[in-house]
Amino acid sequence: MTTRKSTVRRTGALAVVAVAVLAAVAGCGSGGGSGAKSISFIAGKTGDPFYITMKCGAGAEAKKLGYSFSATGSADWSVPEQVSSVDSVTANHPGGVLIAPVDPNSLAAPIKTMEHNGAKVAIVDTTLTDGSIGVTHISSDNQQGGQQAADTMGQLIDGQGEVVVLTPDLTTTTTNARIAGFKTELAAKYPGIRIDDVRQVGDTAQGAASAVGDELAAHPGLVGVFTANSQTGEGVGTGLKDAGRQGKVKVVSFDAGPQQVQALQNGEVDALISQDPYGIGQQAVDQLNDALTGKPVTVTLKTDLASITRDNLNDPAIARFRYRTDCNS
Ligand code: T6T
Repeated sequence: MTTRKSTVRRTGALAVVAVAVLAAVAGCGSGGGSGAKSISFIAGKTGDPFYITMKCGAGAEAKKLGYSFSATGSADWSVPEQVSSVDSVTANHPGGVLIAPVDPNSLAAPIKTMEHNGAKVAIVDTTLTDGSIGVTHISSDNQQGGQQAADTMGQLIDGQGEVVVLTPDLTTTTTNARIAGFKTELAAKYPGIRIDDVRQVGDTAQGAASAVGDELAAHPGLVGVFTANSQTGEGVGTGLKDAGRQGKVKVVSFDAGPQQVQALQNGEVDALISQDPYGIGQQAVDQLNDALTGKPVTVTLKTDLASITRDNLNDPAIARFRYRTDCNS
């Protein structure tokens, strides 16, 4: 299931490590780290279990490698708030930074400034249009995940009927790639399935719940819903329950936050296509460490995805694909 595309490029030999400030600690704390031996993480959305889990992976790896670690970001998916987080982190002069840009273009200039100020940057999860920014780019293969979602949906509804897609917005690179994969796979393999709508609902469960009601009213024959991320997945069960259609309409959701896992257990959702955010965080820190110590860096890395159903939910191999809400759970 993993595709490991790797292009290796050598970052300039760096002497900075020699002057490393051995600021201790790491783990999942927040606050501003500074100095060559420090790594900062800027999340897309701080309360999102996906990014919390990524922070846990990055923090643990940073600690193992002797870096101080800090995490920041905003509570909302917001360009101005993330630009301000980037500017504050830049001012602290960390050695390395992991960032999930909330917009493919608006974050380019502030991240470039961060690089010009000396930080090595790992672009994680979402991407920038300008692929030259960042020494490494680590994410799930989101297009492939969308294809997995389409195949799962195809099986759940026996290759027949009308479906809708719910997405937070049409600017986030990850969710767009998932939708592209979903569409391509359905078109190639499932001629009996029609997508009635791809709807932007905002990055909230409430937005998804009310959108499901509207979609059911507009398309009474609806048999399937694909939600492109956690928050959209968290609301869909409520929308179906309110309309009395739970269990009749099949649901495939991207991600596996605790509320989504609960929805799967309750029968509100039928399958989750999950990522490995802990692994993304770990690998990003490994690559930043390589960049900071003058070793070859892998420019593009794709991490594993898993299809989770009620049948395999408790398999030990699935554990790393279930997201956390804190680093001790
Ligand atoms: O799906 C993840 C992440 O990959 C995406 O870029 C934004 O939404 C999530 O954080 C889940 O809420």
